[in-house]
Amino acid sequence: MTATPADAALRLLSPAQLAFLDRLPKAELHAHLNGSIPLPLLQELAQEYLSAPTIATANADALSTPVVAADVISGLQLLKAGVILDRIDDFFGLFPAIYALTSTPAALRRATRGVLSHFLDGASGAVAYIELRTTPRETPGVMTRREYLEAVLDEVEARAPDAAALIVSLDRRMERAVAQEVLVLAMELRREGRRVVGVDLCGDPKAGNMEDFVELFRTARAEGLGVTLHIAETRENSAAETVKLLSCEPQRLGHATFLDDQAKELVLARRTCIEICLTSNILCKTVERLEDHHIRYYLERNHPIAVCTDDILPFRNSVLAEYALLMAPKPVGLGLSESEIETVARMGMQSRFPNPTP
Ligand code: 6MZ
Repeated sequence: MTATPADAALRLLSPAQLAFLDRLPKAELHAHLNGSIPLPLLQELAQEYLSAPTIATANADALSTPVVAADVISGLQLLKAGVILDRIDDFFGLFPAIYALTSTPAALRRATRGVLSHFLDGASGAVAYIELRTTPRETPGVMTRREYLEAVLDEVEARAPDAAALIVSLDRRMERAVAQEVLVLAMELRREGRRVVGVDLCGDPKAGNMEDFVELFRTARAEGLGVTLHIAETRENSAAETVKLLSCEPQRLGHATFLDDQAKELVLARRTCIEICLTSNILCKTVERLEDHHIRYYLERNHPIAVCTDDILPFRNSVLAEYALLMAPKPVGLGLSESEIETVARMGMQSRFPNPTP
């Protein structure tokens, strides 16, 4: 398996430096549930699925391409061997095989528990707080979107309120009616006192008409939900689309790799937090080298950022490894000092969405 940039950074740090990173109170604010299932747990779920594959192959949700057992086996082999992507476009094809394994409330609960445990209970590198995000899918006859969210929320709420919360994702591929249904669910669950702190726009950056989504995110803001949007993730995302998305006044932005000068000015003026996913951007080849990463622009301006993992399953990273990239000497890492890294960790903690159930 090829080493990732984060592996190389981890290897360059002394035990004292690793202990320093471990001790820092860190927040994980950008982790997709189905992209963050630890591989051993995914293998267990696959074994169970393969012994009774009927339910997931019947999944007719618009987001899930029907999969057969062979797709799950080859998807798993790919993840085990270490995914190598030529382009970000190849990334989204990984998910149907994973989705097949989390198409029942029971499997989803186990996946959520495993993900939370990975981030919060790890022997080293545990975070102080996680906002997990996920896109609710329905499995006809088995699980509604509401049941999907309730299953995930039950596990999130089994944790202390200051340890875990949920962000509900709207996928760019969703039809408007489905996106609206998901937003209404997020608002209803929050009003019912469930721990939903925000909504997100995610999915293939080339898909969807953002005209359909902006109104929904404005409504979410008016409702008091946090809003974070994957924005300008690829060079192909137009400046007009970015302007449209920024008009919803999101409090945070995912990736924001290709903001033009005008968009950057707005983001700086509003102090909009940028969720930075270094390994993800490098493996998806939206950023060529760490030294070219836009994190440097925001660091130079002391602008709020949150260092996050995105999807630990395909990217084989961890929060500790992302912080190792900040600390390792150049060119493997960014060579930041301990006090600079403390500032970054603090910015992440300060960029959490307010919790409705303290
Ligand atoms: C955009 C991403 C993503 O929601 O099923 N997702 N969307 N850019 C990214 N960066 C590379 N990484 C993950 O988690 C999986 C879903 O999250 C989105 C994709 O829509 C993916 O299908 P959930 O829990």
